[in-house]
Amino acid sequence: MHIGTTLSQFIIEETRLYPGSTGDFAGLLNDLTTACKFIGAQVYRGGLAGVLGSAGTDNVQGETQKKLDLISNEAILKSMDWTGHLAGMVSEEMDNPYPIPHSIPRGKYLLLFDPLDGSSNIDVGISVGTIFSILKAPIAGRDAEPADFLQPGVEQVCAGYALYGSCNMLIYSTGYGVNGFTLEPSIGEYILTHTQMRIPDDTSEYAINMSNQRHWQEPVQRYINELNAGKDGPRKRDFNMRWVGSMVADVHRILCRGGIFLYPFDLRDPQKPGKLRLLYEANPMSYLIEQAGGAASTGTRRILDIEPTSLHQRVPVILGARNEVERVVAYHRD
Ligand code: P6P
Repeated sequence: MHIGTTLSQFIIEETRLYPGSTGDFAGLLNDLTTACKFIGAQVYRGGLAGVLGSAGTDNVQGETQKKLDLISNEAILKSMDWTGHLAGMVSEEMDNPYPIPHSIPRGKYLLLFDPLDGSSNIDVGISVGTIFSILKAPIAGRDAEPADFLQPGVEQVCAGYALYGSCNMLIYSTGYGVNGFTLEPSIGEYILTHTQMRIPDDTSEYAINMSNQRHWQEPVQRYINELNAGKDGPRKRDFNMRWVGSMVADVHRILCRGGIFLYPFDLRDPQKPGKLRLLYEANPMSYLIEQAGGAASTGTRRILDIEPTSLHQRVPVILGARNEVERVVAYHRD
């Protein structure tokens, strides 16, 4: 009985598509998946491991850090900083880039990540995940400077996430489509279960936090009001709404069965054009969505084209079914 295609095998076979590859990237991605296995094990132990609740500190976002935020952050740093594949790392949980220890050779890649996205859901047992983005270091072999991370999303060489939901899944793309792997706990291997995931151009399911409605700009107000009007309104059909409050879970649902996800610009704080962070949330998820045939926009710009200006900048996010995203963009143009 064959165990199926393991993630390790898939990564190595995919690496052969890149002439001249050295195996560095394959090693990097395999080491990252080890961290995701460890994080998943902590999440699934939950209250039994004494890791729920607040850590009593705030991150650079001003958000209360959960114990598992810090455990997950540390797990990735320690799984990756010794590998020699990286020139530096950026995390949602750290103000500044993490320097590779002096004794370790600097590599040619940059890793950016949200170690545990949706962590406010942990204490109530709702799915959470790890989001990651991999860039090439502008100059391999030297310490990365903050500016080195400020590359538009189109420059990503890989993006993905681990979902700690009904099972531990790893979804990623290097530009040849989106593939999903499910952890087989009995052997500790991620096994290929979702090949070449695709998002239908149309959908009847949307994800947005309706409690923010009064803060949205008019184009989003119009779009959502039309969805809520259902078959009696201009769309002449009914829609369904899902909002997990965990981007990884909402995006995974869209990759599996379609949909549109919106965390739009809102008027509460003009300094914060959105809630989601560009470098390690919006960019990796937009990369995956586009690789699966969908679209990802701020409402006025393709997310992957944005030239970043700061490590933790936020952007409005509208992503998923291409025809629905294009409709929202058209409303912004009107
Ligand atoms: P709200 C989680 O905190 C997160 O960053 C995303 O994972 C999620 O989509 C969003 O924020 C939820 O935001 O305002 O609905 O709690």
